[in-house]
Amino acid sequence: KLSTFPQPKKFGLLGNLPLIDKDSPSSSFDHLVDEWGPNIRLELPGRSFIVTSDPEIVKEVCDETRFDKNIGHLLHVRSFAGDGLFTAWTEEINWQKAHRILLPAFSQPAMKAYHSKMVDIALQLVQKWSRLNTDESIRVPEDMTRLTLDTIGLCGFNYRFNSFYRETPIPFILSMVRALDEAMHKGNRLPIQDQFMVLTKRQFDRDIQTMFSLVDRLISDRKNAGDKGENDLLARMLNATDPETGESLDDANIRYQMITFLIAGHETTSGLLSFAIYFLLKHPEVLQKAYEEVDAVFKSEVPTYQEVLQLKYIRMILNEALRLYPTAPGFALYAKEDTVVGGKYKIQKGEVVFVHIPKLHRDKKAWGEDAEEFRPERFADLNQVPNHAYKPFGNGQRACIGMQFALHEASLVLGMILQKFQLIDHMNYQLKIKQTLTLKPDDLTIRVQLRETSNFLHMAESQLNLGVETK
Ligand code: FDE
Repeated sequence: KLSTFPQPKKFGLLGNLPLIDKDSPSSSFDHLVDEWGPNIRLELPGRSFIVTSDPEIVKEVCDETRFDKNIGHLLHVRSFAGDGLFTAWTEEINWQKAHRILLPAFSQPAMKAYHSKMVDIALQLVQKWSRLNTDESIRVPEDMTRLTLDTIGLCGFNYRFNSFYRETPIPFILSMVRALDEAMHKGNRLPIQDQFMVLTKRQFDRDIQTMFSLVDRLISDRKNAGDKGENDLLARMLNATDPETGESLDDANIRYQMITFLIAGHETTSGLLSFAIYFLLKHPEVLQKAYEEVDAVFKSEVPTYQEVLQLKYIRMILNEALRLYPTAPGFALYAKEDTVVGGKYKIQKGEVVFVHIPKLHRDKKAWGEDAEEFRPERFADLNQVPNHAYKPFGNGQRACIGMQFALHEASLVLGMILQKFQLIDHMNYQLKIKQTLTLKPDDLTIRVQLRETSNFLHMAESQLNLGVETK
C-alpha cells in the first residue's frame, strides 16, 4: 500500500516557503522534523522535494544505483564554482576527470606532503594565543577560519592569505562569503523579487570577478615560474593527467577547482574545530582524557605526521562533534528512475531528496537513548557506528574528497592547542548556532592560559626552525 510523504501546511502560492527561515534553513528543518517526523515533502515556488533524516530511507537514497547527487539547488554557487568537483553533475566529463586526477592528492599518504605546511599555520595560531594577556579573549570561529583558510591556501596553491596578520578579511574572502550568502538566499527568493534586486545582482557579478582574478593570477604566475618542484594541489592539477583519458585539466576548470577547495575546505573545517572546542569546554572529563593523550603522544612542540595519526581519542572527539553538529548539514540526491522507498513512499524519476544530517545523527533508534549527549566513546570501535545514520562527509563517490585533509588538519591543530593551553569558559558560553551555508557556534569566545608543561620552555627555540624540521 503506497502512501504520500506528510506535508506541512501551505501558504497559497508560496507553498511551504514561509516555514523556512532564510537565514537558517537547517534549524527550520530541525523544527519541521520535530513536528512532522523524519520524512516530509516540501513545496516551494517552482519546486518540490523530500526532506529525510530517517536512517532507513537514507540507506536507500544512498544507493548509488538508484540515486545520484543533485546540483539543482547549487545552481547559484555554480556561477563561481563552475564545474568544479562540488558543483558538477556526476555525468559531466570534468567531474570524472578531476575526481580521478585529484583522489590521490587527498589520500591519507598524501597528507605527509601537506603536514609541515599545516604545522606552519597551526604554529601561527598557537603563537598568537600564547602572547595574549590573561584578560584577553579569543573569538574562536574567527581564528579557526583564519587557520583553515591559510591552510588550504598554502597546501593548495602555495599562497599565503596571512589571515593572522589581519583584522579584516582580504577582498577575495569578503567576495567569497558575500557571494555564498547571496547564492543561499537567491535560491529561496521569488523570481519577481529577484528581478528588482539590481544592486545585489551587480555586487554578485563583481564578487565573482574578484574571485576569478586572484585565482587566474595564481595559475598564470605558476605557469610562468615553471615547475619548481612544488608539491601542492595546483602543481598536481597542472601536471597530472587522467589515467583513463590521458588528458589534463584545462585552466578554466583548474580555476573552478581552486575556488571550490577554498569554499569547501575552510568554513566546514573551521566550524568543526569551533564545535570541538565548545564541547571540550563543557565536558571536563573528555578534556582531561584529551590532555592525557596529547601529552603521551606528542614528543615536541612540532608534532610529526605519525604522531598526528596516533591521536585516536582526538579523532573520536572530532567524529562526535561532527555527529552532533555536522558543519555541512545536508546533501541532495535525485532519483534516476521511478522508485519506492521505505516500502511505501513513491518517488518519481528526477525527484529530489534532501538528506538533513543533524537530525539523522540524533536518531534514537540508530544511536540509542543518549543520542543527544556528547560521548566520543561511541566512536571507539568504528564497526559499531551505524553507517547509514552517520554522513558528515556525504555519500559514495560524491562524498567529501577533503575528508582526510580536514581530519588531519583538525587533529593536528586540536592536539597543538591542548598541548599548550588550558581552555577557559570565561563567559559560560551558551550555544547559539549560526548558519551561513555551514554551521558555526555563534560568538563563541574563550580565554586560555599556558599549561605548565616542561615542553613549553623549549618552545621559543624551536619556533625559530618552524616547519623545517618536520619529517
Ligand atoms: C564534498 C562534501 C560533502 C558532500 C556534499 C554533497 O553531496 O552535496 C560533504 C557533506 C562535505 N564535503 C563535508 C565536509 C565536512 C568537512 C569538515 C569538509 N567537508 C572539509 C573539506 C575540506 C575540503 C578541501 C573539502 N571538504 C572539499 C570537498 C569537495 C571538493 C567536495 C565535492 C566532492 C565531489 O566530488 O563531489 C566535498 N568536499 Fe568536504
